[in-house]
Amino acid sequence: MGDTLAQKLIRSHLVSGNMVVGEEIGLKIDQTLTQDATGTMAYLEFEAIGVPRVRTERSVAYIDHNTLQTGFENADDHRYIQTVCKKHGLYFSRPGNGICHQVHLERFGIPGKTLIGSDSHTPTGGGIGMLAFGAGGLDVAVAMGGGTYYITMPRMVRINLTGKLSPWVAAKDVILEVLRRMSVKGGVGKIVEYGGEGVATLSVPERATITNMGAELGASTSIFPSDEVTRAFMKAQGREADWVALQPDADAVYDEVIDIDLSALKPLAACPHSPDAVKSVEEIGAIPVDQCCIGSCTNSSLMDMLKVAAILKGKTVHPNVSLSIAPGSKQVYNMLAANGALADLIAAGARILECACGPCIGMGQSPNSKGVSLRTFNRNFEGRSGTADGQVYLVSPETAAVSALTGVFTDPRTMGEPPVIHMPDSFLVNDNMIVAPAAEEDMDSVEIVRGPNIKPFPKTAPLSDSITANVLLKVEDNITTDHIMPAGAKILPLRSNIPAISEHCFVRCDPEFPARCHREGTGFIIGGANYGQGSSREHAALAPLYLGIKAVIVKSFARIHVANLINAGILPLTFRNEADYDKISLGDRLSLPDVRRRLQNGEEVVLKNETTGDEIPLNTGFSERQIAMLLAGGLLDYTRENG
Ligand code: MIC
Ligand code: SF4
Repeated sequence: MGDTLAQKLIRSHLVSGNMVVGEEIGLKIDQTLTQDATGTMAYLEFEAIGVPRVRTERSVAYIDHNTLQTGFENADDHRYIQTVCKKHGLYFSRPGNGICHQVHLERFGIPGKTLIGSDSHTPTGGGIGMLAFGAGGLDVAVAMGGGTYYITMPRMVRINLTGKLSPWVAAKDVILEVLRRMSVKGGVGKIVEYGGEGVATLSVPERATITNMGAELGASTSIFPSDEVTRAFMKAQGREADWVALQPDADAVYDEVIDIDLSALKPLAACPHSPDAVKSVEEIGAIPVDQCCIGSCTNSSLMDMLKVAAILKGKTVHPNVSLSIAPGSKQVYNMLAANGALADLIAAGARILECACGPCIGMGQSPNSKGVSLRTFNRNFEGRSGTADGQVYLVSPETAAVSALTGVFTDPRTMGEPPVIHMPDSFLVNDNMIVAPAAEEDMDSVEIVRGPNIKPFPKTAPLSDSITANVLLKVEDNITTDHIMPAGAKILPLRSNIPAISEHCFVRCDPEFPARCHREGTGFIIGGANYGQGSSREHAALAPLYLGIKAVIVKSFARIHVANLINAGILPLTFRNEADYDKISLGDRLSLPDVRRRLQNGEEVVLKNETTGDEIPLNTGFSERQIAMLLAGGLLDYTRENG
């Protein structure tokens, strides 16, 4: 029995465990990336580990999220990260150079290599055949220090692509179709591998749109083979020497196969407020549109921008629509400027933003009240845009651009002939915004600059023998990390200051939560299914840690978040019987008697509801390593103890 492509890459990077579905495996990590909203914390953790120079083949720090700089905080973080990079052997992508995933694909990604990044959309690298995972900052810090990255061996899904996309139908519509079929929970515990004759019809940027938004399936990662199309992309980036051909074995066996006929797809949209609430644009109908935003790590490639420019050329954005456009990288921006397409965008009335995450993470461009906003992004969680009642739809650049002209939701197929855009033979390569680290002999003299907003990692403590505390929050299914630890222009500047950012923890669900935590000192959170979906932000674990949360007990967890909770030393437990969720209310007094010894001995953990008298059996299912981490008080303490 042969290997899938993902299995081949896992096999060639396996340092511990057996490749048996559901078992913990350890992988050697070749490359890492961070962005600035998670980066400061990741580098504080890296410093705490105490390795002088990164031990990966390549580690890159990007500045792309916190670029509004409404106060000193973000700029201080940028300086801190830049000096850490110089001292510890990392490449630093300066603010203005672009969004981490776009730039990494262009300039650093290598087919067949492993990559982890402190951002959930790191699987973008799967577009060129990388095995790329989103991870918490601590996991990235450990990997930078040469440590192993652990995941649960996933099941393998093959998405078999046939045919070719019809005019006006885009890669975004492919991943929206996958989301429609699989849902935001459908990818949990799985790697999604694309194959079939349709693959060759998709360019690398199109593939990257699909692997990027695979994060919204909850999948561990997504991957495309590396073929002649990949080679042409690498060559156009002046990096053909890094290309290798990668395919699954002909007799590879998949746990699940999904067939998608590209030629049968239509323009689609994810409706408010979930990436899997997918309908066809036709079906949604001509509702008035207030805003269109084009960009983000999902759809900001040169090809996307050139298509949009061709659609807008010689026309004017509808008077009722605000259209913002953020190219994904300086390379894209520069090429748009050089070939005149930027002038077409400006002439049509587009509001050009710097190449950064921008509106995708609520950094400006919040829509008007109840505003309908068409975005080429990957997430439309409630409130993420910065407007609590904003109605965000996720669409292709084509749909966004034509709707910006008509002022109503418009199926681009009604617009006649589509623009024909070809991939350039060579991209404009100018890495002048990427700063190399200091030479080994000079690193000692580099001084790290720390601003006053940069506060240390919160205090952890070894797991106590028993835990007794009250339920401080009870939430429903599909809680996202944007619920737990909101982002946006007001809160993101606090990412390096856990005490300050904790005051915003869960306030969208319950404004009293932080105050209740301060009052009580310790407590439990109770949640439903798919708790913690979305971002990789470890702040969604570090703020609850700071607020005294000892255990989170839910129906099921999202992959990265559960790892972040363990890393922070918070017990993530699940109900053995989901119906027991109903046996607990806000304010109930709960206890986990003898929990330390029980975990240590692999015994069943039982939750006692002291208020009602119910005894509730819980699943643990931790690996030995995870138990050791939880006993120690989290990954930092565990790493210090175990070297
Ligand atoms: C996001 O899209 O939610 C982010 C902001 O890129 C996050 C990381 C973060 O919260 O800093 C992600 O996707 O991991
Ligand atoms: Fe940035 Fe948005 Fe991509 Fe997150 S999803 S990395 S905020 S562009």
